[in-house]
Amino acid sequence: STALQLTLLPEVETFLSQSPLQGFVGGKNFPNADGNLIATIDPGSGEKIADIHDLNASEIDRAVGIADAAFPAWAALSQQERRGILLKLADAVESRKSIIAQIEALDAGKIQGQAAGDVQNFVDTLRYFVGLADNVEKRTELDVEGHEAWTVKQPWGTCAFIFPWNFPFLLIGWGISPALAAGNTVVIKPAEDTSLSAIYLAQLAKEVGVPDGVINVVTGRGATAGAALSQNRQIKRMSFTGSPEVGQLVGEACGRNLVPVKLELGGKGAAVVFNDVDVEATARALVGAITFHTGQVCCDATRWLIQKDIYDEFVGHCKTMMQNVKIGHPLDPSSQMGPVVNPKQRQRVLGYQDKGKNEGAECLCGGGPAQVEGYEGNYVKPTLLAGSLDNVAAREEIFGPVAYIATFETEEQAIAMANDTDYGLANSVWTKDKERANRVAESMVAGNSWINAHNVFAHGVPYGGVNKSGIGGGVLSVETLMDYYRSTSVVRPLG
Ligand code: TXE
Repeated sequence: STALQLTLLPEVETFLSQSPLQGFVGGKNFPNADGNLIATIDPGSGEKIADIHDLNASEIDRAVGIADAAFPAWAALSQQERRGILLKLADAVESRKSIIAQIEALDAGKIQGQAAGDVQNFVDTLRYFVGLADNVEKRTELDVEGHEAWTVKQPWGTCAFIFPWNFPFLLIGWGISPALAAGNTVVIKPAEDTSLSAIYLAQLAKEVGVPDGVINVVTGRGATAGAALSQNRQIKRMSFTGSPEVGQLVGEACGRNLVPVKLELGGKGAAVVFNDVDVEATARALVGAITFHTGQVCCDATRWLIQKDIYDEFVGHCKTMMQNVKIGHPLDPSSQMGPVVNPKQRQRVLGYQDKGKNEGAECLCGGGPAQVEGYEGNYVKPTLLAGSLDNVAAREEIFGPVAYIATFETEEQAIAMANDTDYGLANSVWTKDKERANRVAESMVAGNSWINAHNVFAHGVPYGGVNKSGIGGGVLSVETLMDYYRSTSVVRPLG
């Protein structure tokens, strides 16, 4: 629409005019041979913004080969040389923040201001891991009687990454920063719906002097390009973020090839709200969390467990706040909540509302699609469902702005309810009682617990799920950096 075109930055127009956009491998555009394209759509308007190349399996394998050929030279650089190159990339991304944010807003349906936050987070994450890698002891002496012994740390080689569509650029930063800082080369397969910011990054990396073949982007569909990457025998590590169903397939493929795999999957987090809180402020925080990026956040609080005596007051505030959320196009500065990523996801969100109601849940607020004047986007209303926790809408990940609310009476009950899930990613506890907060937070069977907050991330705080939420967390911390080194132990008997 004209309204949309008027707001695009010239640099974004120039970037999109490369359409059909290609992958970027070995410092060059990486086209497919058979000419298959995937349309990339603005979720806010339903309009096509570009096409991308859909690579086939043999092209993916060729890309991995190119990344692998670039590995020895990259690994051989001194820590200082690598640091200089990666910090230059961080600076370049930061200086293009508004451009990348607009590409991301248009491609992923993300509110532009939030997309800018994601880009800054990428920059901070890259700088953080570069600094951390400086301090990793590459050679550790071991104290063994009668022997000289030590361990050396080395990068692995080519590391593969498959990313989802909810935080395309931010998750690339979380994923590849430790791998690159440790001296590995990377092959990135972004989601087919949201590949543009990854392509932009690879082009920018070339521009600022990251050696060819260090950061590679392959585009294509999950079942073909993604599957080929996960089955490739040359990759040394695989990191997947996405649905548990696909995570299993990726894990199986890596298992067959004995490739270490890290899986970041979904969640069904709880917020446990005790009766001593500021009810209105807590409602505001949780409505803010469930509507943030239209609820397409794996660590979201989607089950709201409220102590019985404040339930009515809490629900009253939620209804008002949910109804007041300004839904609109991601590039419209007045929008508070954008669309979901694609029509399939919208159908999933609406489908769960229906299934939940069929199983007896009551819809307290919202429900159904939302209309935004002038735009045929994938909009849905913030929704509050209530009922028992054995309901499908309370058990399965919806990935939309849909909260499921239930009551509890005692602390023990609240903990049991929060932990009664196959997932284990992140929960929060809300109370003024510090002892109780700490107790409940530590009782959660999940990777992360927050107190009087939800969705708080900091570099140095390990993030990642257990059980159905994933394998091998430790994201954003030294734990994940160490995954990207292999070690060799050397022993020499004395005398
Ligand atoms: O994810 P997929 P989908 C959840 C969320 C959402 C649901 C479906 O509940 O509603 O998953 O989303 C690639 N081999 N999450 O279907 O398919 C694909 O190309 C290798 C939670 O879009 O898992 C993309 O790059 N790769 C999650 C990536 O996997 C394959 C974020 C994720 O897509 C593949 C996203 C295959 N066979 C969805 N099939 C989170 N935890 O944040 C697909 N892919």
